Amino acid sequence: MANSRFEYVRSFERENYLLPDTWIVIRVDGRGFHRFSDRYNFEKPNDLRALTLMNESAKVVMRDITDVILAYGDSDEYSFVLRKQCQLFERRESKLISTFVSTFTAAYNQLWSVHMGPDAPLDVGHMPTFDSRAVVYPSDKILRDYLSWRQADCHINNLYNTTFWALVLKGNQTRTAAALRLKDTFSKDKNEILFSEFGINYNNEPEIFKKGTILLRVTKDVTLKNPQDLSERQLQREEKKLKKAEIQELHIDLIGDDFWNERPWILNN
Ligand code: DGT
Ligand code: MG
Ligand code: MG
Repeated sequence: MANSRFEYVRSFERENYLLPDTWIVIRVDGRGFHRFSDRYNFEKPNDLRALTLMNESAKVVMRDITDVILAYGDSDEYSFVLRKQCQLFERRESKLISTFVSTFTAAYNQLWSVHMGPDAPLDVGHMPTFDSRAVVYPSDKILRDYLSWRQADCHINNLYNTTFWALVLKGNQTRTAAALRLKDTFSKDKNEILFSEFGINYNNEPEIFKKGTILLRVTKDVTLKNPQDLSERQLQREEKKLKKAEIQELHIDLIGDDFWNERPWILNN
């Protein structure tokens, strides 16, 4: 086909190819979920239905994109870790982040009524939307530190929110008074308020709230060979197995060494 005289505009397009041989992490995060969660009456501080909806949406992404080896989520965010050798879309950043965020958003909208119930229909003025970014991490240690950072953040926010909403909902304090009370407090102070004033032992709070959610693909019989060493048909078969593999959901610590020592295949993918 002959080129049109408009063809030259293509030269304005730019691609960012993410660095080879590095871990790619794509994080999606709910846009304006502070207001969104209010609009749809999410339970405070944690709405199990909303967290389940996030987890199920992330599983849709993971089933669709087999390069994801682990995902971690809490609150309104999810991080997807792609294997180091991932060649999806030639590692083009904009293709990757737009595909992840649109797949996730589509799943979240589609599964909304399944998890939030038929009594909370979405209205077009307040649709759940997400932003997304990609970051590459050059070493296993930095990838682990990234995931530890997100899980530590989950814990810090959850302890704060649990105490804040106990003061407001059970202690009948105003939001301003509760925020003032918690200003400059340490973890042990919040634990103490929860225990002595509300009889809540923070350690007994649900693990999904304290630790967030880790998703892993259970792939027992997948070939461990390099994709380059497989024929086209073998590759298709492996891809099929990965798509069908069960996805395991965990609410455990990933900051310590145990998680990684028990699952060496994650970093050796
Ligand atoms: P952004 O991300 O800059 O567009 O703004 P936000 O408002 O999404 O802020 P972000 O992502 O830092 O914080 C997430 C908000 O979502 C936070 O205000 C609490 C809310 N949220 C997330 N999960 C729940 C939940 O289960 N229950 C309630 N009540 N709120 C939640
Ligand atoms: Mg957000
Ligand atoms: Mg967030």
